[in-house]
Amino acid sequence: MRIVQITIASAFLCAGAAAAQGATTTTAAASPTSWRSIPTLPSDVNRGRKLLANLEDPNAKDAQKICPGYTAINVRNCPGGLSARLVLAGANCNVYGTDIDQLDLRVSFGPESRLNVRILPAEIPEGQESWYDTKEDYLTRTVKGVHFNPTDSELDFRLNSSPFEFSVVRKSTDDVLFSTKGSKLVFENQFLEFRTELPERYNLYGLGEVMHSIRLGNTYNRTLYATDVNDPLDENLYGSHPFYYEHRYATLKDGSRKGYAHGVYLRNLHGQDILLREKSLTWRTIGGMVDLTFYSGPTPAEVIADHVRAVGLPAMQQYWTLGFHQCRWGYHNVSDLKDVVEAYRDFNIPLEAIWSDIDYMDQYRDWTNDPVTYGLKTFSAFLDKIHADGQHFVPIFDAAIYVPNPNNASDAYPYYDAGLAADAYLKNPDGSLYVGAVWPGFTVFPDWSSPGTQDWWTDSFQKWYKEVAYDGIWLDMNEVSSFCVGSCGSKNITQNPVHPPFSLPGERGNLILDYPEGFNNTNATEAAGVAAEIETRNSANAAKAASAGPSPTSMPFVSQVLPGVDVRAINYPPYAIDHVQNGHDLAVHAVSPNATHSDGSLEYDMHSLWGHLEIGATYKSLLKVFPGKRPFVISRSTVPGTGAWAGHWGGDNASKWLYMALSIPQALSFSMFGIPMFGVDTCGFNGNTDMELCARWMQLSAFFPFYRNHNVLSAISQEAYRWAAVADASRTAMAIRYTLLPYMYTLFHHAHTTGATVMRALSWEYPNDESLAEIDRQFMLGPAIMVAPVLDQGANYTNATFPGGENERWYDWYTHEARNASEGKLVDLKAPLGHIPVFIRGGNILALQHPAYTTAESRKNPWDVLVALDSEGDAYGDLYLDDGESLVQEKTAFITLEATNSLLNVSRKGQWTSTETLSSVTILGVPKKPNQITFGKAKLGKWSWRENSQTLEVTGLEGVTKGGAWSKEWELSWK
Ligand code: MIG
Repeated sequence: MRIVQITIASAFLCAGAAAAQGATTTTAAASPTSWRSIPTLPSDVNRGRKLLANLEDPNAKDAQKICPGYTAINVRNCPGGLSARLVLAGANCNVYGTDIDQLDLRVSFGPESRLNVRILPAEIPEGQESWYDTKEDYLTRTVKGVHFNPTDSELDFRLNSSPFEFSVVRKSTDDVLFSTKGSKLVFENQFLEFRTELPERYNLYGLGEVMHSIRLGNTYNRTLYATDVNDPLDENLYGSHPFYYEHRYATLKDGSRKGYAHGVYLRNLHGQDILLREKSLTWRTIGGMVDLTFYSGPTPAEVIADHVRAVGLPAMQQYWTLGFHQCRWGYHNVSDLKDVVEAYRDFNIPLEAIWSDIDYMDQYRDWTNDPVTYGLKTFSAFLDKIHADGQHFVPIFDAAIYVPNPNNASDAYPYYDAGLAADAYLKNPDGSLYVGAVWPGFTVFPDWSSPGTQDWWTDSFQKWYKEVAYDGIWLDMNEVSSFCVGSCGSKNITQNPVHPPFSLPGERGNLILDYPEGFNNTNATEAAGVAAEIETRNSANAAKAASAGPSPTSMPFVSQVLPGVDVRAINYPPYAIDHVQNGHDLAVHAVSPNATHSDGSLEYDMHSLWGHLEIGATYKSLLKVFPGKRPFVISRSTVPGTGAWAGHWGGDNASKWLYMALSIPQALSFSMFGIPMFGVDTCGFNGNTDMELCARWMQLSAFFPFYRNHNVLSAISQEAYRWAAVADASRTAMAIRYTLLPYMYTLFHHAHTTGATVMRALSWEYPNDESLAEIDRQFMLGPAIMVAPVLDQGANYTNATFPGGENERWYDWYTHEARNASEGKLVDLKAPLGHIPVFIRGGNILALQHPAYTTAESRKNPWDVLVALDSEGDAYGDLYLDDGESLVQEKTAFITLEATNSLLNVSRKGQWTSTETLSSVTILGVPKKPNQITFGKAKLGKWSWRENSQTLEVTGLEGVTKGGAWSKEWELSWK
């Protein structure tokens, strides 16, 4: 591997503490030698057809104008719901496929808050598999055949027979939540369309995965189709979550405002466009059926929890996974990893886990390690050392499996052979292997429906663990991505290995010379240097390119002819969704829709589920590798229900202020989707970061559930110790995070057991306050903590709203000073670099633990209790305790903390015990100096009351809590 020193970057790179310690600031570029020695795929392998997306086509046929709609006949009440037959109400329109003449409508109620409406082809008997439905094993059903009396439901289903239209009504307010009135149902074999009316200026949230502010606009399109792409704004990304909730505000008789929210989930993961218009929402998919679930709420928190319970409660995470994670693409060898781990320790910045990107693999093949740069002897010694130090290792794992070159005996790849023997790969329609191309060259892709796949997958992870002792798995490329259109490798595998059909970051033509907004102001000299450098390189490249001609590809590449499709137009469906990839072709940068599974199903119908099924298989494998332990999986592609197995990171963002700001609505949307273990590439992935952005971002992400710094190949280094200011900012924020870990872990427990969220929008906590409908530049962590980060370059202050009305109290985390609610106004807050404003909401009690370098050490530290009284002098909090790792816990404890009338009462349930003592109790909002403090019957002497901040601090409690802060119930009073 060749290390390239980019001297122009070194001036600011070396600034601060890193330079003082002589930290290496070399930027490692991709090793041209290893790449140049293999042929590069021609760039046109990933070029599909240029399609006109239906939404861009001014002459597109409008199904609403052409199609006849349906008439409902045989409407019948049945236990728990109703059914009807829908008959096409006129001549076939066959607008984007073939009309289905007769449909079944099946409506089922239950529980109180949920209503499910399904419409599917009548020819298909209940329970029979078809491409219209998705198997329960693949995607949870929201209604499980329990008969619930419709009269007990909060929701009403109203049907008009001719023309067939339906609406869903909230009974208590008679509010129409969803209504197809005035529009037609279009149901064809490759096209589905229905529309609901919406109130003017509706507040609608969800429908991901997309980069957007939290509240969606009222004239806006969303496309859902899992894809491998760099986080462009307003385009389809890695996951598909066809769920939204709508938030309405009504005036009550007494003049007060009340919020009502309801949710709508379409259980259909086919490629889809969703058209948000001034007073309506139109849903269009290229397959499947109508399977709508309505959730009555009426608060956003209740809607979300109901949806999360319906699709699958999120996994309980191991305690350590809440620590800080460092990653990058471009740790070229074990000593790079070692240097980073040691530097974090030298700079006293907590590091819980070090991650490896594809650099560790042998020629990018799964379940391998590079024999030279990641040789097993040094690699294992390194892993032993970090494990002994209480730290962890998480490697990336790619979705595609390398196909060895049959002409080269030394190219053997036994993991591939085992998968082939297990019949574990996707096929072409003609039964041959589907061979695409990803990092290692030509590859195949696991077929999750094949009976042998799981055992092969599990065996492979078990074998690999014996060599590389990983602690969790990071699943990438599982949209599922392929760098060529169709089975491009079928006739070319004798060329393997091959280089991807584009240059990697750092390779010629793809140098990382981009910086955050404002960099030219804050680092004028360096920025000028970069600009000059870009110019020089551009002209050098131009000269090179001119002399070298087009990029060399000596390989005799046989291009792919798409084999026959079935009666549906599989590769080019008649309706072209507004897919982000070039030409909107579904086969671009992905396994093609005609790839076929062992059960006969097609990728066309399953595409967005691929990642989820891979996650399930990996989760099951990890249960075998670590019997009894909660698997730790972070995945790029997700669907409803993925949270039960995995967390998610926000994918390839950019080192830009805009992306840092958007990370908040990104995280909030994954709260809505039931995947609370979410975080983004802190300091930014694509492009170079800078000191100021990285300092702000390290502080912001410290309050996200999943906290990881990750960087693209060949960008300047961005570990927290590279700049003194970033190191300081990180230490400050991490100390708060680690202090709050017991609280975050308790929030995860609630998420795991009830569907409650961890990161929250303000509007979820204050559902009646309309002024919060768009707020996504500040957020809550659970019910008690509010974070108001600086999101603007060059700013030394920020502003925030303090909701809650006249009785609400907000306490500054740092000074403990109280402030009242701001009544819908934004208040300026000082926030110089290194300071992130954090507030505690009155009425909450936090059980805190002294922070340490690792989470394991933190768990052994003494406790503090922070009581933030509300205006009545009351507060509540809870704490969940267990061993931090077992899937099934033998013993747990649930501690309840309640304060009222100057008395703090701590009660417990459960058997879990631990011996860490209580160090202090701090009470915020104590207006008068107490005369006496007692703990149980004992009078305490060590306490102080501060008049200006009205805080009472009681210390020296170790003696009275010798057996452990939570092993007995206790009371503390201040009178
Ligand atoms: O196409 O493994 O999102 O986090 O560093 C790039 C290299 C492949 C994409 C992931 C990113 C990772 C990168 N991967």
